[in-house]
Amino acid sequence: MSDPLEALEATDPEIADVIRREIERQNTTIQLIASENFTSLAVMAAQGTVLTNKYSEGYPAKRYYGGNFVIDDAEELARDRACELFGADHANVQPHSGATANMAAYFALLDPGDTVMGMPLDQGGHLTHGAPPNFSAKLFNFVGYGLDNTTELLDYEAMARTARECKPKMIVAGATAYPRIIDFEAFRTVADEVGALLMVDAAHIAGLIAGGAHPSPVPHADVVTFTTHKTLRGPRAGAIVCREQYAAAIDKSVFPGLQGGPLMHVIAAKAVAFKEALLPSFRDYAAQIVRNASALADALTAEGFRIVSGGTDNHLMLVDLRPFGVTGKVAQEALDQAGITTNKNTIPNDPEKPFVTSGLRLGTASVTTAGMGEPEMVEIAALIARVLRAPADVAVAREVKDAAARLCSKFTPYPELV
Ligand code: DSN
Repeated sequence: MSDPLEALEATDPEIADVIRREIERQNTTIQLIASENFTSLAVMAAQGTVLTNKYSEGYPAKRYYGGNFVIDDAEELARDRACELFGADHANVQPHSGATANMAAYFALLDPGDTVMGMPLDQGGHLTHGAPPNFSAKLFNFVGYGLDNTTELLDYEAMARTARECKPKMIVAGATAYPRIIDFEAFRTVADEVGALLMVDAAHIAGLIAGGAHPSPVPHADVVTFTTHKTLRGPRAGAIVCREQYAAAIDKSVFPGLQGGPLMHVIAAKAVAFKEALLPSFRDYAAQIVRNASALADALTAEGFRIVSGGTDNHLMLVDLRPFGVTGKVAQEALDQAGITTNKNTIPNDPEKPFVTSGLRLGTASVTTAGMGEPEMVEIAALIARVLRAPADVAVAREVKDAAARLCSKFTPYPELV
């Protein structure tokens, strides 16, 4: 059989061109979006295979269609490796995304109308933690908890008080924009006190947990959901690990409760990513992500930015742009022009609307995969500051874009794909 990319060139040159241009973008500009990473070629190879052709509703050895005796091995490997990686009783590797993993966990353990506590988006949570436009708020009675206004750290005492008042059936811990260690043991203590289940959405920090760079929620939580494509560096998808007592309910909730045929090519790619994360080198990687985040936060502080909560313990930081007099929207666009990819993000008590914001969220998982270390973080902070001191200056954008490309030429994520 010919090379699949060559086949693509012949069949659809327009899409082949999009892929070529995106390879170029990822190889030549600096990626600082905290929820992104660069998967290995092995992960991508597993994903682009004939496994995409197979219908496999059900679970290994309990499928609805024939011909699954080969593909079952991929899902078994993925489940076993996920359990080993996280020290979990049970894994479901079929969720197509983090949002569907969360939905499956809610449907498995809650009834519509139940009270659930979660962190609102503006405090660093996720849409599926009770944001008004999301299914989670439409189907369940979400009550928010959040940060201490002064320290910008999670206010565990206020969270406990809210739990005593609202008596939730479930507490959801986890965030998309919280730069500090989350104390899962403290959440468990509160959950036990009020008789609630504890679900942890570990989407952002799954790779740090796997690599020993963040305490694990697994010993404390009833259910842990995560995505496989952020710090964990696998394919774009979700997964769930849980205690044995919830295994059947979780499995039933994912299929037939929520999804149809699993994406077996993606599940195979998850198995590859879990295998990679089980290697000793992944522990070094996770530790370096955190060191790089800390170095970037320090260097940005030295450039005059304010870092929310004064720093970071994980892979991400929230940068308060107000000292530079620019909004998140302006900053994101100016940095895009200068070859630095970021996302605007609200900061705690942000006076700006969510589509404008006063902040940027930056993460170091991708640049760490590319091989960058602390010296490069200092260089990147200087480039960001240079752009945001003159966000409308086209000449500055051009010079920084050249500097970013020079840096990336020493740390190219996909030299094989050039
Ligand atoms: N979009 C993800 C993030 O960037 O954190 C959350 O779903």
